[in-house]
Order: sequence, then C-alpha cells, then structure tokens
Amino acid sequence: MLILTEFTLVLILSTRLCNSQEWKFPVDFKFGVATSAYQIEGGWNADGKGVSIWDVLGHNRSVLVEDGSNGDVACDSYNKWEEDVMMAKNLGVDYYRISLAWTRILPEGHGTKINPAGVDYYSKLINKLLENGIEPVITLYHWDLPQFFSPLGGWTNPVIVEYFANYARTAFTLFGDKIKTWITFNDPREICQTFKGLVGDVTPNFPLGVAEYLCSHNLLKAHAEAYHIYDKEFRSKQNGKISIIIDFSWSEPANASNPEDVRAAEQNVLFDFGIYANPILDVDYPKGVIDRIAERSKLENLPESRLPKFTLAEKMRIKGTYDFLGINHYMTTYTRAVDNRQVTRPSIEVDAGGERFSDPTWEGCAAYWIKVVPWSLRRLLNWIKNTYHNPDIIITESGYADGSEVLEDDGRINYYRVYLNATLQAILEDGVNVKGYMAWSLMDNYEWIFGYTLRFGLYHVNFTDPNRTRTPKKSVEYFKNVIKTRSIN
Ligand code: GBH
Repeated sequence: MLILTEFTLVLILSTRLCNSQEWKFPVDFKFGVATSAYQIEGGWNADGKGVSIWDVLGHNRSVLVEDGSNGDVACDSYNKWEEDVMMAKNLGVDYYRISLAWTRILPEGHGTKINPAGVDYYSKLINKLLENGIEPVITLYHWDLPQFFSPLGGWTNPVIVEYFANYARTAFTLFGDKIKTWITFNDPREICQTFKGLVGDVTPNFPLGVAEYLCSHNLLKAHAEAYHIYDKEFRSKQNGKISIIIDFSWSEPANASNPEDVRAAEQNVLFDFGIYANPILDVDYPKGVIDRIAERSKLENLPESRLPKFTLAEKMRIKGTYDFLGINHYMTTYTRAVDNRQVTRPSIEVDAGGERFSDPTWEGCAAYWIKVVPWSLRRLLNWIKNTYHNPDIIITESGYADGSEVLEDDGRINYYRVYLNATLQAILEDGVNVKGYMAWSLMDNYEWIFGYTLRFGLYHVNFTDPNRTRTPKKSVEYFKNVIKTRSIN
C-alpha cells in the first residue's frame, strides 16, 4: 500500500514536471504588476493637488518613518509615467494596477471642485496603457486620505461614507468609460488595524478596540455605497467589474491535532480577514468575531459589545457587493492557543487572541513580516473557496523585499517561482478560481513607514539620482518569461 502510494506520488510529480503542457496558467489567467499613488507619484503639491494624511505625516512626523523620508518625489511617476508604461509593456503584463490620489482629483477631498491637471495626469496614463494593450486596474483608495478628514477622525467617523461615495462617483464619471476593473479599497486591515483609521502614532488614550471596529464599519459601508453607485449608474454603459482588495495573512495552527490551537488559528483568520470579507461575501461579521467581542466586552463590564451592529438593511446593502475578490498576500504565522480571559486594555489584537510566531526555519527577506511559505497561499485560497462558494479571485499583490540595492535578485525570483507554483496548484489541483496574479511591485518605491529601506521592485529605482533612473533587475527577465510561456521555470 505504501509502495503504491509512493509510486502514485512519483507518477503525479513526474506528470507535473514533464508534461509542462498541463502545468500552465489557464488561457483566461492574467498577469500584472501593482503600485500605488503615494508610493510612486511624487508631485505632492504639483498643479493643484491637495494635501493627504501621508503628505502631513511625511512632512511633520517623519520621525515615524524608518529613514525619515517622505513621498514628496518618490519615483517621480508624476513626470515619468510614460517610462513606467514602457516598463510594464516590456514585462508583457495584461494588467497595470495603479491607485488614484483622491487629492489630485478633488483637492479638498469633498465637494465638486475637480482639479483638471489631476484628471489630465490619469487620463494620459490610462490612454497610454490602453494604447499599449495593458489594462489599467484602478484602486480608488490606497491609504492617502485627504487631510481634510483627519481632524474629523478619518475612517472612524461615519460622515466619511458619503464623502467617499462622492469621490467614487466622480472617478467613475471621469474615467469609467476606459476602466474595466475597479477596486474600492486596498487592505482594510492595514487601514483599520495598522493605521487605526487615521495614520501614524496614536495617543495613549486612543480608544483601541473601538476605533478599529468603527473604521471597518464605515469602510464596509463606503465600499457598498461605491459598489451600488457603479452598479446602478455606470455598469450598463461601462461594463466593468468592481470589488475590494482584502489583505490575507494566513494563520496556521501551531499543533494541528490540538483543537484549541485549531480554534485559535481560525479565530485569527476571522479577525484578520473574515471581519472584512464576511459582510461582503456572506452576510454580517463572522459569528466567531461577533461572539468573541461580545464576550470580552462583557468581561470589561461594558453595557454592550464594542463591535458596532449593522441594521438588517445595512447587512443586505453590503452583502454581495463584489464581482470578484482581490487578495493581497504576504504574511504567514503559526498560532498557538493561550489563556487570554483576563481583562486588559482592549484592542483588536487582544480580541483576536492566540499567540503568533513564525518558524525559524522559514526563509525570510528584508521585510520582517514576509517569510517564503508558499503552501500558506494555497491554504488560504482553499479557505476562501470553501468558505465563500468558490468566488473568482485575483491575487492583487504578492512580493518580496530586498533591504539593499540588489540587481541580481535571486531571492525575488525564487519567491515568484514558488508562489506562482502554489497559485497553479490551487487552480489545477484544488479547483480554486484564481484569475490573475499581480506582482508587488513594478518598481522600488516608498514603502510607507519603512521609507526607501525596503525594495519590492522588479525594476530598481535610484532614489539619489534626480532622474530617478529605473533599471531592470534580473527578476524582470524571469517574470517576463513566465508571462510569455505561461508556465513556471
Ligand atoms: C501591501 O500591504 C500594501 O498594499 C502596499 O502598499 C505595500 O507596499 C506592500 O504591502 C508591501 O508591504 O510594522 O505594523 O507596519 C501589506 C501591508 C504593510 C503589512 C506593512 C505589514 C508591517 C507591519 N504590509 N506591515 S507594521
């Protein structure tokens, strides 16, 4: 029996390796590269652009940034966009995913005063991409909130829902005739958990364990409003698709035969991912999240749960607001169950519970949170398939960081090789509907609070050169070849 099993395994493996005809990306599978506005554009106040919370952080509180830098110039894509398009074209990608700077379109963040130079910038970029056979994928919100909303509490204030809806409608009106794939938000988890719905440092009295949930609540409503606006006012003329991107960090039970660890890992998945995905792909927050926060709130002697409640009408308005699901994936941890019934200062981390750690044998990279653990991508794709009726999925970000100016980036090549292979396994062996894969990133860029210390690019950018010269790294040839042959080598 054992011999037979091994034999079968050898057979499967050799079929997979030898019969490369089979081990290929399906014909409708698309490849892409991704960037975001604040991370590449620069031109922070060019031609009438308004100020965002990241402009303010970069100017006034750059002590929070690893190298004290900001995105004032970044990759200077505000001027060098044509070169960016040529780089994407050289790779042979189907998609180039960019984000719009809200403050370039509506400098005040609100109202109807549109900045024509901003519209012109994105129109030129979109047209150039289309001329070169590349589909622009547009993210409306990749973290650069107009500063106007900051004193109001950013995403923790429900007034933001209407303002975002206004911005979304403006973007659909301006660019929708050329855009087939829209994304409302990039990574609610980062917006609401890492940055607490605002950005940067939070005061010692900041209401953690409340703010994160207010942010999620408003963000989900804003997403749903944008979806319905598109659906009702634009879809019939513009024929595009719209969805959200949710960051998925996978938690694996420390000991899979210990039910407590299994439960703790599942709870982490619900707090990291399900809390944003479930209201959209199923209905309401996951039961595990609702029950856990209610239980903790009771322990804290609160009259009601810290998790806000959706009305039935709100639940139905959010349910189903996706045409596919966007996933960013970087992080894997093990989770071990710990006794955390004691009352401490509330936060989403404490609510999520468990203790996370990584396996010291996992290969790392310059970004401490990224480990090369490709089976975790396959697991989370299967988790989505099984939990949410096998939706169409686009992996909208996946990538690897170097901490120095490496051009022979073999670590990155290996990363893409094994993660693309895990994607193929999920598609061909598990039947997950993955429709695309976008590398983060087209080029080295401003990595938020890590400044320019982490380099995620397929192309190197020289940040000390006023020209911001781009140079292909070795991974360009690799990724290009994957796209050309539609197979991994
Ligand atoms: C993506 O999100 C972002 O969409 C993209 O903009 C970014 O460039 C890319 O990741 C690479 O990081 O010390 O608390 O800041 C993933 C978000 C952001 C997750 C940084 C881990 C570090 C933890 N990542 N974060 S913290």
